[in-house]
Amino acid sequence: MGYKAGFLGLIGQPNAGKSTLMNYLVDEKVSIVSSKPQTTRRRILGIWSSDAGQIVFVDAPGVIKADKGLNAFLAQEAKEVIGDSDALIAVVSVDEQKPEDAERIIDMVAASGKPWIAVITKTDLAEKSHRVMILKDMIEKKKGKVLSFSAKDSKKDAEERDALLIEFLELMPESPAPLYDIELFTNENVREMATEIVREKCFELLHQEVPYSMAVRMIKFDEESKMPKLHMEIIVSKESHKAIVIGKEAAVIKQIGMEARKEIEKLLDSKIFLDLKVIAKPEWFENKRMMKELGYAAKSED
Ligand SMILES: Nc1nc2c(ncn2[C@@H]2O[C@H](COP(=O)(O)OP(=O)(O)OP(=O)(O)O)[C@@H](O)[C@H]2O)c(=O)[nH]1
Ligand SMILES: [Mg+2]
Repeated sequence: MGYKAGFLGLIGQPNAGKSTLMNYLVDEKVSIVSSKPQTTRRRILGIWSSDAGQIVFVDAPGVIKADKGLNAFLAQEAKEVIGDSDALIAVVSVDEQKPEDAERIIDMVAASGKPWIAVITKTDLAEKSHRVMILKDMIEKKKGKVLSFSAKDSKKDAEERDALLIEFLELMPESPAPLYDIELFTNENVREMATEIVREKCFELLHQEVPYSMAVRMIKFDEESKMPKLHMEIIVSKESHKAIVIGKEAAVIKQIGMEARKEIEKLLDSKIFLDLKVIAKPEWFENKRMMKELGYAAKSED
């Protein structure tokens, strides 16, 4: 068998476990994860390389229907990942609200005409174990191969991971060379990863509409000093959200800052100084320039 390399898109409902699965496969925290749906907002690449080939996983936002604002971008981005990938993984969770939601994903992936495999996720949720058979039937009806994965039960050993990777590599086209430097595990840069870490903490610590209408951007990244200084803005869409993000006696913003700082320090392997400011930009997601600056612009709009 010759060398293989290509893009493998992860397609699923919001919260299905796509980012968790990708991080497991590349054995690095590349994509942020939270218990809330719609955590991933744009495609994130996770790269795995071996002597046999290279898989460039494309973690996509969950598939949703929307025609305006930030959600329209999320919907478009998931659609574009389907179009731009060489092959697809349908990620379906046993925890889906309705099995029909999973069926929609399977139909969509099968209809792409690309090679695909389905992965049933969250198989550790015992109360939902009856769903495994239902999902299996749906997938087999569409002539898809079924694998399963549990982030909780996984022994995190190389053997288990390799078994999945071998299946996925089969889906990749032959290629004369890798697509990315084989030393890389993502094409995200440190600035992007650090702002995503702050957004992840906001997603876990903020509630209702606030996490869905906020964004994070790096204002200044001073790498030169012995202790890198990162200045970021948390942009909310309403004046009233500012007080929520800051919290009583600044407790919430302090917690976001502390959790993010710890993780960014791991990423940079250095102590850092993290400065977070909360600013309100009413309805920022209606502003094309602002959306682009935050990385939420469709490729077709470049
Ligand atoms: N019990 C259990 N929880 C899981 C598993 N995989 C993921 N989760 C949890 O499910 C939630 C969503 O996981 P994500 O990886 O962020 O899901 P996603 O599909 O990327 O979600 P979006 O980016 O919002 O579309 C998180 O709280 C994860 O910890 C699993 O195998 N078992
Ligand atoms: Mg995600």
